[in-house]
Amino acid sequence: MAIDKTSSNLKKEVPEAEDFLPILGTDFVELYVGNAKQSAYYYQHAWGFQPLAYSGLETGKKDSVSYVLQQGKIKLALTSPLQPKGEINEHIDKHGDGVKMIALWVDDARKSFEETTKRGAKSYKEPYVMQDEYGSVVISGIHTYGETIHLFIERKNYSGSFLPGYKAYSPLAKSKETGLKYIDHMVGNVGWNEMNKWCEFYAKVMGFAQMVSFDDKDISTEYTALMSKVMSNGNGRIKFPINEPAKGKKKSQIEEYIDFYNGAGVQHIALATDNIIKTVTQLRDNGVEFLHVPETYYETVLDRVGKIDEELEPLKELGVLVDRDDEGYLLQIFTKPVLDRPTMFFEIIQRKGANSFGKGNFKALFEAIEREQDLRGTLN
Ligand code: TYF
Ligand code: FE
Repeated sequence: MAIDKTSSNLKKEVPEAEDFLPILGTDFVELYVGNAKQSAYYYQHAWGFQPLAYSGLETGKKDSVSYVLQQGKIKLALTSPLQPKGEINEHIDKHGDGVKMIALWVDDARKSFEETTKRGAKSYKEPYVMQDEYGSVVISGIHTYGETIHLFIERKNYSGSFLPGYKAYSPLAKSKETGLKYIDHMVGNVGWNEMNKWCEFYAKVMGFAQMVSFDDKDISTEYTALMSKVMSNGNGRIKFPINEPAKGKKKSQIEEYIDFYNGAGVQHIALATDNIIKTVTQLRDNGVEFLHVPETYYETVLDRVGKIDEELEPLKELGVLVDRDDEGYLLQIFTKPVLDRPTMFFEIIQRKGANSFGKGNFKALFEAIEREQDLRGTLN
């Protein structure tokens, strides 16, 4: 049985008093998209997100529109410009649809800004207060890789559904949840030889620690390679793997991403479920497309991971991957890119004790990604 030894140092928590950037969790993720109304429809009806809030012309916002959706603890904001020019248009022109804001929920957005900028973070937004009849929220923000932003959201004194300036959003058609609970991790792709720089940024500027490191020997197939390090915050609630391309016979999936996204950005968002078979069955019925793994994977998987609670047949039917480490096992599956550009995709993950990332599946996964690259003609 292959056991991933890299996972044994995962549980070290930084005592709260020493953590200069205590983070309560992911607050929301905001994508800049070409047509927020239609993206919102997709995330509601394919993914089972529920409407939470809206801002746009009807709320007095003249230059952009945002739909905010929720499922479990996951909040997803979809924002489009209503006018030409400006930051949102430029972002979409350069990157296509993609993640702009990874908003982190904190107790003190002023202190978060101060502690990170004094350690070298580039300011995106100085702390400011937003208010409405439900109270006030303090927001600040710093730049991270590419044009991606970390917002710090302090909502101690707020009882509204999302943020001041938003109203309830009630579309006509109801959608059915798919069992997604929280964001497990969010992965950044960065350029050649930039992984260490960005891991140092998370260590020095945000007080994160390295959980795991995979070099190109761990994660190469016959044709392609990449390197990856996982950074995690003090209480372990935030996990940010950072990937960079590595040289192989053919083009790394990370290089393909960088080419189409025109730079560094969020590659995948891993969403947790506590019943992956049910969740993936529903997502598939709703039209979400997953990567295909060959049947041969299932001939040897149980020799590798040992006994699991699930029956093998439905996992095989759906293409769910399994891996084990010294703490338990995990089940995971990856979608095809959810955009026309081969950029962002999702992972669905169910953890049964394991805190690792599925190293035992990397080869099968990356071969599946290569088959997709080949179909797109982007493998060379
Ligand atoms: O987040 C992870 O580390 C796993 C595996 O391009 C992974 O989901 C790593 C790199 C990648 C795709 C998946
Ligand atoms: Fe992942």
